[in-house]
Amino acid sequence: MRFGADILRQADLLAGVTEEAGRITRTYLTPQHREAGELIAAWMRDAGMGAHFDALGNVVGRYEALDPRAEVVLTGSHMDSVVDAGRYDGVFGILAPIACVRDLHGRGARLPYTLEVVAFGDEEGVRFGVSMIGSRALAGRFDGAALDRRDAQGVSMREALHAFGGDESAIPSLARTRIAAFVEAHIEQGPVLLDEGLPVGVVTSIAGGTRVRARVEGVAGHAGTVPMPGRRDALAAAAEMVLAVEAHCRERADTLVGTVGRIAVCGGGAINVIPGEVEFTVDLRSGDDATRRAALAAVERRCREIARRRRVALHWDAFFELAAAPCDAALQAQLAASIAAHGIAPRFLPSGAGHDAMEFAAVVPAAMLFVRCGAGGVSHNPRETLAAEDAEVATSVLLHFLEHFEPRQLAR
Ligand code: HGY
Ligand code: MN
Ligand code: MN
Repeated sequence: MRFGADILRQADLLAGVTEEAGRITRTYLTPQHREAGELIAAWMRDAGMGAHFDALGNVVGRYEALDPRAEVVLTGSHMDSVVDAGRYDGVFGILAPIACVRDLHGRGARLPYTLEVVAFGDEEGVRFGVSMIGSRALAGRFDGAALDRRDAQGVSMREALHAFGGDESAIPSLARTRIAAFVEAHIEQGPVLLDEGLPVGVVTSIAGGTRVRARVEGVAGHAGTVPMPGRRDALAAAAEMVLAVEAHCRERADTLVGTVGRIAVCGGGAINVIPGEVEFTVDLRSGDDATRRAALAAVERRCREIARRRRVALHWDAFFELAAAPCDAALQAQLAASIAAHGIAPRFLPSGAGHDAMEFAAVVPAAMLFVRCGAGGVSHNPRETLAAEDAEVATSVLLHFLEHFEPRQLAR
């Protein structure tokens, strides 16, 4: 095995870099971000690349072409995680290309283009709510307002970036809008490849998403003295809204998914107090943007109807949106050819999960290679698994793609 066992061993080492003992949580601009980035940079250098942290805390490795004027191809994925995460989400798409470069370098082989491998500092958006921070900046689409967002401790992204050693003024210079392509390897985070007995697949498109912060304001009261009919219970109202989000998406399950990932009684609540104020989040996704936007409006209407009937106030803030992203057809075909060269039938499939590639798809040809994950395809869950044999095949396919990639074959 040339790649798979080493990749899993490195993923295990990164899994040990966490903010929470006993589970994997690694968020943006934290000491764990720095520690993981240093590990990754060391592996990049050991593989024969130059490597550095950029102004936003992304780790960038470069494997130079012989011709300094050669085109640049970007690959990579994210080094941050969700809370209580699995160990391969994002990480596989960093370690696999590093393994490819190590193999090339070991053979003294160079590519006809310069390859940049990027470990993005934030794709999940756990700490500051907005996601895709690194890939947005490299795609030339960074929104400066993100720097004003604050984490649960009230620290702004601007303050955290400064403390991390980042450089706000250099963010515009990170844009890579003249690259030939962006290609990302990632675990599927679903059951399709597993169910069909395939180790790899080619992504056709990446679902778009909207993130909402909702706040319900009712009237706090004594749990023992307020008669049931007169209550304006914020948590009971929010609970009905959560079920309304689920119902709306279940009724359209073929084109839509909706999740309330967080709900909390403001101030913590107490067993003998009728909740007066509740906050919850909504994550709404679809492969089709018009469908998603229509659903967003419909779900908001259903929640406002519930608020009216229960005489509570609803504040609804759709604060973040990612457009659905098609993957470049020529890149898909080249990935499929590399899969077929391994004697595997190419399987094309959409991604319900968001990825850094979707930021690049708006400005350059972008594509993704999926690798099968086990345990029913579970992800955003510590039970996430990846077999060394599948990591091996996927990395070999990626290397074949990189060695046969012809930038000029892309329509631009
Ligand atoms: O939420 C997502 O789809 C990705 O994991 N950020
Ligand atoms: Mn994820
Ligand atoms: Mn991911």
